[in-house]
Amino acid sequence: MPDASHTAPRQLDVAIVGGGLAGLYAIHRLRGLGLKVRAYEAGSGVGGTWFWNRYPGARCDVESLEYSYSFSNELQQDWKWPERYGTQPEILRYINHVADRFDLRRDVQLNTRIVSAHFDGKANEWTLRTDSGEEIHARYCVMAAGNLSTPRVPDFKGIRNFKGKWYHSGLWPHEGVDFTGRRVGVIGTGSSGVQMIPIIAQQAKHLHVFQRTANFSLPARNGPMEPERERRHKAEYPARRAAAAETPFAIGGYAKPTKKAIEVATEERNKAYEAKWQEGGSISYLYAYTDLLVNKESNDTASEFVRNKIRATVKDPKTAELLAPKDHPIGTKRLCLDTNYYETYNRPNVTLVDVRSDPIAEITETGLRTGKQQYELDALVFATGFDAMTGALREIDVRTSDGAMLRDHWEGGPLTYLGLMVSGFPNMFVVTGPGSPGVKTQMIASIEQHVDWIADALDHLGKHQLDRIEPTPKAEMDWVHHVNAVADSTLYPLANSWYMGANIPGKPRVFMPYVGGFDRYKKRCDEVAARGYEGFTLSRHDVVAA
Ligand code: N01
Repeated sequence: MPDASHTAPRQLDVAIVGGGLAGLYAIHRLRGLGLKVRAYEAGSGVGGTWFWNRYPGARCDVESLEYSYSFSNELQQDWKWPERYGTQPEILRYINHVADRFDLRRDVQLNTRIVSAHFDGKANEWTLRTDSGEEIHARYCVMAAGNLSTPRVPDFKGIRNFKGKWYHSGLWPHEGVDFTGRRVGVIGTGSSGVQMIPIIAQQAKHLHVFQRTANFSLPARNGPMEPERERRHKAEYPARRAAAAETPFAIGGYAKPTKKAIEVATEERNKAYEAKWQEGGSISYLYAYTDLLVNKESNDTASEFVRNKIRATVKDPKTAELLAPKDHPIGTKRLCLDTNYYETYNRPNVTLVDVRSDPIAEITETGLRTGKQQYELDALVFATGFDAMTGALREIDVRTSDGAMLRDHWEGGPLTYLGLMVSGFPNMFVVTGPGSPGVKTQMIASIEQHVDWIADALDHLGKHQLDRIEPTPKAEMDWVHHVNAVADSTLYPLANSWYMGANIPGKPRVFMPYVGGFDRYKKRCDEVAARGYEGFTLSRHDVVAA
């Protein structure tokens, strides 16, 4: 790591934290305003999530024709996605292509972790420090550090004693891992676990899956891209993107539901679920009826349909029952998409272990011990998730000369206005953070919408000879109440999910994403801007300080 402590501080208009999909688009968009920008990326390459999550089977669960940038029609016409859903290597290739095509790399500093960001109110300037001691000064700061970028290995007793190799899904070795002939344990059955388990099972001598909570998963029905489908989609791309922006998930192509599930006869309903099951795709399934995420009785019908599919697939009835989720309504945790997940439990070399009834007691030198049994393992895989949504920002020491610290401000749960800014922390923007619908949508659509809004705000400031923007505490509080009220009108709070911070012991239990829908959110952001940035204080720092 270079020692930068003796070099002169770099002076920027905008410092960007993160070189993933959000950071790269921010470079492109803000450069277009003539601003001097630079992104700081901890990894040795661009790509963020898609740089780090290289576990076997890693793939996006949103279709590739949707999960891609829309800002350049030439780009979306030129790029060829080989499959219905992009694999991790393919998406990373795409991101690298974008970085080259738009000449973004010259403003990305790799292998650089931002450790602190301090705002000096008098100078109206952020000072960021890197892990090598470099200092960066910038008027504005854009936090594009990701929502699922702080991998979490639970604090199991004895983990240091394990003589085998262990891995986390979000920190996978670049050279890959060959599990052939090995006794492997996977802990965790979220989206990452569900994707890797079928692949690891094909290699391992024996695979033990340690499941604490069963998760709903639907078949992805992946396959090669159909040329006719691609041709049609590309011919209609701009209109399709516009239509997607009018939906809650920012994903187009699905007929808007018109009926409530409870209003429909059982036979008709099951026919509809079966059609969605055959079609593949999680959003499609949850979009079958209008009320699946707000009415428990309706949701029960969709949940039971999938439980019955699991029972029909998994041959051992006891294993099937353990795999059939009963503690949360379908869709209230991230609904997984898989290829042969449930089928994998019919393999003779795969054993499901219920660590809800018999929790993991410790990791031993030779494996893992629950309260009742020792499991001998050569390798352990943690598919145990992330300190989601707030983890990346809480790792950075963010504070102001007024004595405000972001960690304190967020002690009881994250507070933001529109998920975009935090009161008391001027000129610091967050991309797809808590209070934004980002993680509940096609993420790239949210990234583009947020960054465009930020760019417009900076343009507005510049044109009006202003240089400071921050939300009022009232606007922030009102937004947080609104985010909670919307969540409380849905079934989401019924699940112990990372949306609630429930996977991190001691983390405040607050529902973090905005689940009112991308369409409503975008409209609100546009209205706020059109009304002269309602809820924000815009000023000139020399006037404020006088
Ligand atoms: O993490 P998770 P993930 N003992 O938090 C278990 C996105 N993503 O990496 O539910 C035993 O969902 C935990 O159990 P429980 C997507 O948004 C997308 O899988 O807390 N088990 C759970 O089963 C996703 O939602 C894609 O009881 C423990 C698992 O570990 C998000 O990333 C692919 C435990 C963690 O599941 C995170 O997914 C992958 C313990 N102490 C990820 N601690 C696609 O696009 C945790 N667990 C397809």
